[in-house]
Amino acid sequence: MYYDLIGDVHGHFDLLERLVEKLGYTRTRRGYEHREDRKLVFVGDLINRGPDSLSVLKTVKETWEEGNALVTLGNHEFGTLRLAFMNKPIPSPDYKPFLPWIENLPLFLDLDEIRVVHAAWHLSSIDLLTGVRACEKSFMQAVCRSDSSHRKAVDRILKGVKATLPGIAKDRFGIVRPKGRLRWWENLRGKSFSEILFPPMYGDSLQAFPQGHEIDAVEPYPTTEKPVFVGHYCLEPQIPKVNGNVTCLDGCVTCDKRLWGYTQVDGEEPSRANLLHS
Ligand SMILES: [Mn+2]
Repeated sequence: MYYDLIGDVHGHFDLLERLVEKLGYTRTRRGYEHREDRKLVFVGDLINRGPDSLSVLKTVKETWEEGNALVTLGNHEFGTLRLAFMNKPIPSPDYKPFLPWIENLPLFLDLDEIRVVHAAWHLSSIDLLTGVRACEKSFMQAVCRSDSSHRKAVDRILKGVKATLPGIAKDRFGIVRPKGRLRWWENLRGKSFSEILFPPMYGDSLQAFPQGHEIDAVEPYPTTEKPVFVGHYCLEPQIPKVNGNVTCLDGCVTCDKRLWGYTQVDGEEPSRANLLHS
C-alpha cells in the first residue's frame, strides 16, 4: 500500500480535484479512486476559508467510506467539534451532518512507514493522546478546560509548539504576532529566534536568543524515526517543505492558490522530488 498525502484543503474543492487528478486518481460515483493500490491521506483542515467546504467534506468522506482515504483531524475540524460540544455556533451549518464522522477521525496516524499529524509529532503529547478520540465525552470535557493536560497536548499536536517572541515580529503578511511556532523536530539550544521559527518571521528583535524555558516544550523528533507529514504552517513558496524526516504540505492554499501533495515511493527518504501541487 502506498500513500498520496494532501495538505490543508480549506474548502478549495477545485484545487483538490486538480491535485488528485495529477496524482492519478479518478472521480467515481463515491469519491476518488486510484487504479493501483494507493490511498489518499489528508493532514487535516479540510474546512473553512475557501469557497466550497461542503463539497470537500462530501467527497473526502465518500472516499474514506470506500476505503480509499485516511483522514486526520486539523485544528479547524477540532475547533468545530469543541464548539459543537459546548453548544456554541459552528462556522457553517453545512458541517452539522458531518460531525458524527469528524468526531470519529483520529488525532494522528501512526502507519507502517510514515506518521501523519496536523502540526507537530510532539512525543509526550502523542503518548497522552494515544487511544483517545474526539467522540469521547470525558476527553472533550477535559479539552474544554484551557489548563488541562489534554488541552495542551491537543493544542501542541494540532497547532504546533509555540514560544512568546522577544519583541516586534511580523509574519509573512506583515501582521505583528506575539507568538511564533517552533521547529519542533529540531534541537533548538544555542540558536536565535530567527533560526528556530517555522515558518520564519521577520523583525530585528528575532536576533535575540530564547531563554531555556521558552523552548523547554520542544521534544526533538529523532532522525531515526519514521518520516512525519504535517500541514498547518502556511509556508511561503520559497520555504523548504522537506526538512529531514519532517515534511510540511501546507503552502497556504487560500492566499497562494496552490494545494500541495506528496506522493510516497517505496523505501525512499523524504524528498522534495516527490512534492507536487495543484
Ligand atoms: Mn491548521
